[in-house]
This record gives sequence, structure tokens and C-alpha cells, in this order.
Amino acid sequence: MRKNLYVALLLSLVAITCPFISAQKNSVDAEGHEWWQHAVFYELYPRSFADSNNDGVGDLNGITSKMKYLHELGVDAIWITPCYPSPQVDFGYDVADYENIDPMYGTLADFDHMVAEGKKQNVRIILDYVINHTSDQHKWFLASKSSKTSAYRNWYVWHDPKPGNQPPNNWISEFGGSAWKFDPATGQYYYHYFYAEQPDLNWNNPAVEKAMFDVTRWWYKRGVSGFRLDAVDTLFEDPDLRDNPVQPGTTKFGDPNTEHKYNQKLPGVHEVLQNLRRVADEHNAVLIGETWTKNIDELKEYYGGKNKELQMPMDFMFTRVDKLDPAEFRRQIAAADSSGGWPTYVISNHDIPRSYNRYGDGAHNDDIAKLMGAFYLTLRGTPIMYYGEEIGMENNDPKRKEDVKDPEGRTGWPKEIGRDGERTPMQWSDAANGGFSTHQPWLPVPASTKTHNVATESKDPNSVLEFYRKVLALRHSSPVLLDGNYTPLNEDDANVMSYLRTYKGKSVLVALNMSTSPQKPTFKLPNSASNLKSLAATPGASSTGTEVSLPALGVFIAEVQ
Ligand code: TEU
Repeated sequence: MRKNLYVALLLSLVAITCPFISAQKNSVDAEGHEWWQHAVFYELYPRSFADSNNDGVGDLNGITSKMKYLHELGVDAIWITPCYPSPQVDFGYDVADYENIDPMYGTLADFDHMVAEGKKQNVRIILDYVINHTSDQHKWFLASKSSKTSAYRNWYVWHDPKPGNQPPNNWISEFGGSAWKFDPATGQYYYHYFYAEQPDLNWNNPAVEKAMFDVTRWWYKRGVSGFRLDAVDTLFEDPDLRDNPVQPGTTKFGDPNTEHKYNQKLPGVHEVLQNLRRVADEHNAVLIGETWTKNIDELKEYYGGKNKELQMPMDFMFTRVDKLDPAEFRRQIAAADSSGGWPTYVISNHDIPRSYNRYGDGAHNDDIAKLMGAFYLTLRGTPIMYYGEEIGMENNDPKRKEDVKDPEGRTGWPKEIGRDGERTPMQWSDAANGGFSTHQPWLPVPASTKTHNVATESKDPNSVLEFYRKVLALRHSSPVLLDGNYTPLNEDDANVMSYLRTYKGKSVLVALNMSTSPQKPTFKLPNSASNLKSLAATPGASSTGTEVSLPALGVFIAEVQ
């Protein structure tokens, strides 16, 4: 009898814990590759992805309803930008409660349902971890602000004014104006690297570290497979509050330019991230960093070397190559490849104009969208796509100040127009509002929605979407593309970017014509190979022996035989 009870208890324990275990199973394959090294990630902005209740703003049930689409596209994990309760001053990057869902997006039950559906479709969930600051409406900040003797006072960064009630120093907010805001009730300033509604947490306080790390544990137990870490550079400030060096000129907001020497990339950052990694490792979880580095040495620090830090610090230097420039891309890839870590490539996100516009020349944008997709999806490393990139979605920038939603754009207009343009609703069909919602969406879709949408492109074998699907399928089925080394080819070629990926004696060649004139490169292939068998190509691209014919902006991916 007692034995049966034990068995029943054991079985129910397994049943309770299994969903969480299975959310993070298969973490390493037989050859030691971690799950995130073989995964394709996809960033989505929940306000704009899919609107299940037709109120003009996307929601979690909307995401759940598109899980099959994501799986069939070839996405293995989605990073959802913040969906926690928030006053939405910075559209979710001002978090008022880290352990709940904003009612506009749904409920925790909807979240659990989304995780379960993700599991069915093999799509993992990555949340955004806004680590540097909270909302000024978070209960920790309200308590901190209530009095100088509050137990939470030291959870944020408070300082006395300088004589004349001046801010403690010259630090400038990323979004314009002083980074200090005076609180008349308690007579001190608090520090905010971003908007005043986003007070910085004090990471020197162990209680902050404990509470914030517990947030990650809470979500891991709910089935989350990792976090994208927001603005990690800014966690610490110089304890002596030294003024930042002033540089010539002014920012787009009219503030003096300054070097963020004393409030960015302080050494404490790495210790916190290493500690956070230890928690992640207990859950087979991945940490992705918003790591704006200026060189490869800075990026290396975020990997942590022997001290394990972030598995996936994003390489934003790659996004800074804003033109089709093979030489510059070769330099960036060689650097990332030599970093000792596993590269993480992105070509767009919710803070920078869409790749369709950044690389597009206005005349061949669809060809360029295919070329850029073929490029970063065949590099050694893990790609993070941005929603809509697969259909060639373009920026839809506001034309008038009164239409701008992003506060950064309202303050900075017209020099800084904000980030609304890259955050518009996903284009699902040629119906009104791109089929996103029957209600007027929070941001308008561009006119190109008529042609650039999932439904229309699914019917056209030559669409950007169908090309993305092909390349993603190839990537998933090819051990060479997943794990192979990267070797640049024809490095003096100013027009064609080409490389080999090689794994266990097999090679795949990728040739990308980054120019608008036809090219005919020939390649010296390994082991005197003399034939190229096409795996994916844009119309008109072909090979004869070791010579490849590439029309303007053509793509040719082939097995070396
Ligand atoms: O961005 C941090 C960051 O570095 C930004 O300053 C970025 O350079 C800026 O958005 C460009 O206009 C993260 C988020 O990605 C961003 O959306 C948030 O607004 C910001 O943190 C504050 O949380």
C-alpha cells in the first residue's frame, strides 16, 4: 500500500516537473553542441506581431496562434521584447512588475499556454530581462522614493544635489537631458541612464542582485529557455561620480557630446553577468546580451573566457556595416570568428532601421533582402532574425512629429525621429492593416503591405519569404552549415563575398554578389574538387565546374563535390 503511494507520488512529481525539464531538454548533442548553437532565434515585438483580440495591439494569444507559422519558417526560439506590466513609457522597457504579464498582452495563463504550444511546435521562449532599470511605478521604486530611510532607498542610485541644487554631475541621459532627476520630497536626485521614468537599479546592493536573479529563476520554472539582457553596459556607475569627458559638438537632443567613461562598461558588469550565468546554467538556459561593443576585445569580455559569461553576446559591429561591402564584412566575420566564442549575428532589431532599408538601394531591395538573408543565415554562429525581415518588411517612419509614438522621437524630432518605423505591425496578408488587426493598429503599416505579406508571398516561389524558407530549411538539414568552419575565399574580390563552410571533410560554398553587375568568379576548391552542386540559388545563378555565374545581387549556395 505504502509502496503504491510512493510510486503515485513519484509519478505525480515527474508529471509536475516534466514540462519544465522538457522545455530545456536536448541541451547538448552527441558532439557537444549546445541547443542554442543549432537554433535560429527570432525577435518579435509583442505589440506588433499578432493581435488575437483585435484591439490594435498584439498579444500573447496572437503569438501562440502563429507558433505553427514560426516552426514551419524554421524558427527554434523566439525572443519576446518586454511583455511585463508596464506604464509603456518605453513600450515595455519600463517594467513595473517582473513576474507578471501586462493585461494588454494577456495573463500568466496565456503565457503558460504559449509555452505549451511552443513546446508542441519546438519553439522555445526567450524573455527580455530589463536588468539596468525598472519603471518609476515599480513597487521597489515607489518604496525607495517614499523616504530617505526606506529599506528600499539603496535599491536605486540617489545622491545629494551639488551646490545650487544642481545635478550631482554632468551625465547625460541616452534619451536627452540630464541623467539625474530631482525629487523635491526627499531633496535628492535619482539617476536614470534612459528616461526619467526608468530609474537605474543599484547593482552594488546585494539585495538587488538577489531579487533580480530570483526573477530569472521564477521564469525558468515557468518554462523559459533563456533571456535577452537589456542594456548590460550600463549596470554600474563610478562611485566617485566623476564628470564624463566633454567632446566637441552636440547630440541629436542638443546636449553636449560626452564620452560615457564613468557610467558605461564598468568592470562590475562582468561579475554580475558571470553570477547570472551560474543561475542560467542550472536551467540549461541561454543568455543573449545587448552588447554594444566597439571592438572585438570588448566582445570577448562578454563571453568571459574561462569565467563563463554570456553564451550569445550580440555582435552589433556587424550591423554597423551599413552597406554591401565584402571587405568590411570579411573583417568583421574574421574578428568574430577569432573571438573564441560562438558568434551571434543580427542584421536588424527594434532599435535600428530595418535591414530592408539599411542595405536596400531603393531599386533592388527584394534581391538585397534575399542576399542578406542568405548571408547571415549561412555564417558560422547563431542568427537572430527580426520579425518581418523574412517578408522584406520595410521601415514605415512617421512623417510628422504629431504621429510619433516613441518619446525619443518626440523629444529629438526632427534630428531623431525615434524607432516607430521599425516597430510596425507584422504584415500577414494584403487585407486592411496587413491582416494584423481589424482595429486601427497602434502604428500604421506601409503601402508595400499589399505585396509584402505572408499570404501573398507564400504563393510566389520567387518571394523573399520563400527564399528565406529555403535557406532556413537548408541550414537546419546541413551539419556543414550548422557546425562547419568558416574559410573566406577570393578575399581580394571587391564585389563577391564568398566563403566555404567545412565540417568532417564536407564543404558548402556560399557566393554572394554584392554588386549590381553580373560576376563570374572562379574558386580554388579544397582537395582539388571540381564541381559545385547547387543547394539554393536566386534565379539565374549557376555554376560550370568551379566557375559561378552570378547575376546582379545573385546568391549561389552549393555543395562542393
Ligand atoms: O536599448 C539600449 C540601447 O543601447 C539604446 O540606447 C539604443 O542605442 C537606442 O534604443 C537607440 O535609439 C535597450 C532597448 O533595446 C531599447 O529599446 C530601450 O529603449 C532601452 O534599452 C532602455 O530600456
